[in-house]
Amino acid sequence: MSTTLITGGTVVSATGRRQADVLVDGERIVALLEPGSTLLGSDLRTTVDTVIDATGRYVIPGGVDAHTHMEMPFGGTSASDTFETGTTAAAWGGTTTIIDFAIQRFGERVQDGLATWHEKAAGNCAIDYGFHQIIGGVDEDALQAMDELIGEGITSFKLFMAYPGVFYSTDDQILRAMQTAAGNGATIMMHAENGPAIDALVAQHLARGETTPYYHGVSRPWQLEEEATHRAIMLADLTGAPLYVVHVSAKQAIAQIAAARNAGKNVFAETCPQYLYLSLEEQLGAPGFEGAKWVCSTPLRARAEGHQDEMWLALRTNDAQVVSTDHCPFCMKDQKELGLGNFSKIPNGIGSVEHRMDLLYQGVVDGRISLERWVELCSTTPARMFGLYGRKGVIEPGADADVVIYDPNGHTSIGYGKTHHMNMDHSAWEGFEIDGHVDTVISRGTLVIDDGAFRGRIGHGQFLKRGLSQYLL
Ligand code: DUC
Ligand code: ZN
Ligand code: ZN
Repeated sequence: MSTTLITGGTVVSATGRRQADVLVDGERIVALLEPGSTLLGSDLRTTVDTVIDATGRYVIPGGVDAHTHMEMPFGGTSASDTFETGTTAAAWGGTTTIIDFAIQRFGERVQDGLATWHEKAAGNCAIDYGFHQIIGGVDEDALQAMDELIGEGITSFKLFMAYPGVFYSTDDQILRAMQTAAGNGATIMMHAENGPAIDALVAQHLARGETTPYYHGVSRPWQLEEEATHRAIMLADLTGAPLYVVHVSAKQAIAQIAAARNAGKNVFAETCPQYLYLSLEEQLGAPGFEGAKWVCSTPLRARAEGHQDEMWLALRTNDAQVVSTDHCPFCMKDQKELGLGNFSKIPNGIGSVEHRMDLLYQGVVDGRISLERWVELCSTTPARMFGLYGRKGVIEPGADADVVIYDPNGHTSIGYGKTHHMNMDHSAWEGFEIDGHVDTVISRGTLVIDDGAFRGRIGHGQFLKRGLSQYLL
């Protein structure tokens, strides 16, 4: 087993920062030491196998992206990142763990859906990975499977109030799945948009000849996110299930979550970089078919209504607790283009897995969140929320040596063909400039990114059996 000493850096956690050297032995962190510590009289730097000088840089726990969709079949095509390309891109951006969504389709056994995801991922990942389970058909068998999967390390289940005929669950199905979660300690993750009402609006826009990507956003108004969020909160409250609302984009939805939390309910919110930076007017409303790049659900919201600023504020005040990407990339060619002349046929999704740590760090530079909050939102809380804390999300003796060395004096220009390793023919983040840089990424003690090169190995990434959320009441 080889030893590594990361010297001279500022170790940042969710609760503070300090100058410390980090000693790694094999796959684990074994000590945080006063800078320049000695062991039995010898300078540690002379006794370890590798010394990494992190002077002037931040040493942070590797990012945990709790919401990705590698190779996800959607809208007649499949998300363009495989587990190989997607986890490699994640590593480039300082993310060392992803939690992807295994899918049970209507009529399929939950266990078969999960087995398919294990087959896709096993041996193909550059970093560690876990799974949530999408339940696309709540019935007796599926409810029983929810109990079984807990023991297999799948401790969170996603339901959809949107996409009728695809992933959609009715309120009675949601209620029953929540009752099961309340019984077995699982977390219910909710895509909260009123799908049937959206479908009616979509048909009306198309009938009027309003077919461009802009109308994707217009047909999914904030009222239908707020309504579904409120309904999900009430159903969760009734059943006692913990509720984690994914990809919150509307300020009114976050207000519902804040009110629920203030009333003591066990409700959590995730948002994504696209809802912090991008908008209905600027991106979805781009000329011609360009807006297709930013078709995702929930949709980008109107900047004129102030959603983006409210989401930043929610991150600061802990009304929202996690930033994930909802990474679901599609190329323009042959994929997004399926919706030329009909926005409802554009596969939904944006690719961001490579840029989350940078985009959120820019929030530190811009005075939106603190350095510690950056680590908390992107690494520590997702680890705690989804049963990985201790191994992931923290730099402490005993934790996996998933470490990122981040240079606050570096610079990252984001764009297709520049810093982009995702399997996409465009970037949703073209032209974004970040006042910081991911220099070095270590996964379970193994160097993955260093000195501008990928030094990892496909197949290094292991499946993570997750425990229950630390936020259970
Ligand atoms: N939203 C997306 O944008 N893509 C995949 C599924 C989802 O809910
Ligand atoms: Zn969703
Ligand atoms: Zn998603």
